[in-house]
Amino acid sequence: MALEVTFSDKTFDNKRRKPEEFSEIALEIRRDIIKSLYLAKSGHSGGTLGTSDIFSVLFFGGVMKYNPKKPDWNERDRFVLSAGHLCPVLYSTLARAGYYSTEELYRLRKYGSRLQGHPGFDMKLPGIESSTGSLGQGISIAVGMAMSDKLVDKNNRRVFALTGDGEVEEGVVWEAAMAAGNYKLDNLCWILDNNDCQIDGRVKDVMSIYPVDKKFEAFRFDVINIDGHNYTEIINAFNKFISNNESKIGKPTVIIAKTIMGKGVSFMEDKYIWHGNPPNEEQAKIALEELM
Ligand SMILES: Cc1ncc(C[n+]2csc(CCOP(=O)(O)OP(=O)(O)O)c2C)c(N)n1
Repeated sequence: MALEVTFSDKTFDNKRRKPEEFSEIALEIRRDIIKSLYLAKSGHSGGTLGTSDIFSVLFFGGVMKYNPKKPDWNERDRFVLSAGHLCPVLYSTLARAGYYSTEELYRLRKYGSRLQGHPGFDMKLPGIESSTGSLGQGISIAVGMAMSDKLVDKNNRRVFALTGDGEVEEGVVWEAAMAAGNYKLDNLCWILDNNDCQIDGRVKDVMSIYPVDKKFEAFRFDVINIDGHNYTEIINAFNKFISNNESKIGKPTVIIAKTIMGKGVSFMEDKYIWHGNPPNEEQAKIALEELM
């Protein structure tokens, strides 16, 4: 039987939750990812599924300040998806937060859609703070935002940004890290999706970034290592960043989240060939059954 795709119109609010309450949200996001990629017949399955738990806590756990009804609210925190190819997880998250209808998820990567294969600021999709996709650029933009917030505007905004681990092989990333440490950007929370997979192999084999925690320490970051699928650890890490920011620790925070590419779909887990492939019909059916 052909696979019929529908998206529920369920939304979630942004509030402090018990760890076990995030699994329902993350499952909804993972299902959205499989469905929208299957419909698009292209896109990145692996890293999007792997970061769904982090997105669930960041947007629905009372961590970030935002208002989906007023996306340009001046006091909002900002989120920059430096690993722009992971946008299906962000598109689902923003829809589930109420920025726009989940109907838009049918149109991922379609001509004229606001949900392009990488986030485009010019698509005017509410919740998107910057165009990203050229690896290394998004984190540089996020550091610039944090600098202007802390040093020029002197406001209380926090800036969150997520990079991949293959992404940090880009040289420009380390100039951004150096600036963040130098300017004591304690309003910056850098999330590193550490799945040890990139487009064409294991990060440790293609160009090792390790010991990546020591590198961030050398760049004067407060380094937090977590299991990126353990909700308690994710919550505690964001709480630590918020307390670093409130106590003006004078250091940026990096959360190094050990994740599994393709998490939740057995045949995709920890396989880098799923970095940039969508599921076909048969694979989507199996994946959706596993994500019940
Ligand atoms: C500057 C630049 N070079 C190359 C690419 C193509 N590209 C997109 S994602 C990717 C691999 C990134 O690996 P990682 O950050 O680990 O992401 P993951 O595989 O975990 O999704 C590459 C090479 C790009 N988008 N930008």
